[in-house]
Amino acid sequence: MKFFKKLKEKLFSTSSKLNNGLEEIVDKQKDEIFDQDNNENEDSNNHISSNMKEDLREQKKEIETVSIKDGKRNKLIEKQLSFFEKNKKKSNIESDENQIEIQEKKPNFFKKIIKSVEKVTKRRKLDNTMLNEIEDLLISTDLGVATSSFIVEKIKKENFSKELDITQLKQVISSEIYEIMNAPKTITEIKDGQLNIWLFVGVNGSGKTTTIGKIAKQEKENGNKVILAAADTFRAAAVEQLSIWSERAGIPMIKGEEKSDPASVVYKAIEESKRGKYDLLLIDTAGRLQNKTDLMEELEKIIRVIKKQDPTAPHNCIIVLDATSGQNVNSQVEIFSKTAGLTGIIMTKLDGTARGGVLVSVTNKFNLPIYRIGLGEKIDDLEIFDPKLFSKVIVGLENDTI
Ligand SMILES: Nc1nc2c(ncn2[C@@H]2O[C@H](COP(=O)(O)OP(=O)(O)OP(=O)(O)O)[C@@H](O)[C@H]2O)c(=O)[nH]1
Ligand SMILES: [Mg+2]
Repeated sequence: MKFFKKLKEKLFSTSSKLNNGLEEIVDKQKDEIFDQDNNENEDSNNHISSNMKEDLREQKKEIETVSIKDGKRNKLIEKQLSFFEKNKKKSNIESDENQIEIQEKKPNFFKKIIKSVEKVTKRRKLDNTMLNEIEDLLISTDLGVATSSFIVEKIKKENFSKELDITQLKQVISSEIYEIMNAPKTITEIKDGQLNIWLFVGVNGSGKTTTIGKIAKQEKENGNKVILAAADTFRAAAVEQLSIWSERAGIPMIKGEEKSDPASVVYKAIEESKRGKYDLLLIDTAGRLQNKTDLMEELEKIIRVIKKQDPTAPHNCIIVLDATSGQNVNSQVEIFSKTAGLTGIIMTKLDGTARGGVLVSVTNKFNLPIYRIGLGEKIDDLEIFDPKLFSKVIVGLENDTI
């Protein structure tokens, strides 16, 4: 699937960190059964006939091209192990001539096969040490202490003492992440025959203006009549920035005087949007730190003005969060929730950061839907959030597993 590939590429930093970390964790303990076979095969290696070598070549090819689909892989492993077993028995009746031939040509052939099979046959018993290692790894990718220990506790409950290989371990973690990410409801949908008002809030530089430009384009393509309000009157450059997006997306924009009251711009924008029978008004606000009370009061005023014109609005109040802020996003959501009554989250800058886990921690904590994710600076770098795909990509699973 195209989107899976894109998500995988963009979330590379986070998923490769988790993927490599989990592989290292499983790597710490080799599969005992496999080791035993491995040793036996080192002995039997000296007694292999040419026919058997051919068989092994076939096996090797199969291993190299094998899909990592679970069922297929397990079958392959079983096949490989029974093959080694067969070799051992067969080798006892091999002639001396063959032994000499093989000894001469033994180019670490088994070792190569063993290496490729080893990766998928290594297992580790899920004990407390391993659980601690998993927890540390989750914390390092910004899932946060509370969410990481929540996930680890659940894994412990359901899988303690089980021998897990790397894919099983990833699946176990992935399904816990999926449960968290799938829980919240979606944001309020666009209703026909009325003006839908969406307010965008967040701290400075989180990506509000850019994201509004991207959404405007998407919603226009969805057939909605969209209009923008530049309620960030704080900086002249902010209005200019939104007007570039409005031109890019071919969507009108309402603005006010520089340094004018943002609430007055919002008032004007709602009036004009109603008059023009627009479907969707997207309001850009100035970035404000959640601990600056005067700026938060300004936001309260904007909301009061909106409610005066439509008591059911804003229909969505979306906080735009920057994934690179890490765990700080939690306090942003907490305080903006109190002031603005958030209905959803957009997480930007997930591309290139190894902190993608922050999405999981913020969802687990606030149970707010992730409306979109920002995966770059361009107009099309905004994707619908798919909890299923995300929970696979983030741990480095392929699309066809689970
Ligand atoms: N890599 C990446 N950069 C992004 C993304 N979204 C926004 N940006 C960049 O982040 C920077 C800030 O984006 P803005 O849209 O200006 O952020 P803002 O929240 O409107 O900022 P203020 O209005 O100053 O509060 C810009 O350089 C954007 O190009 C994203 O998903 N990925
Ligand atoms: Mg802005």
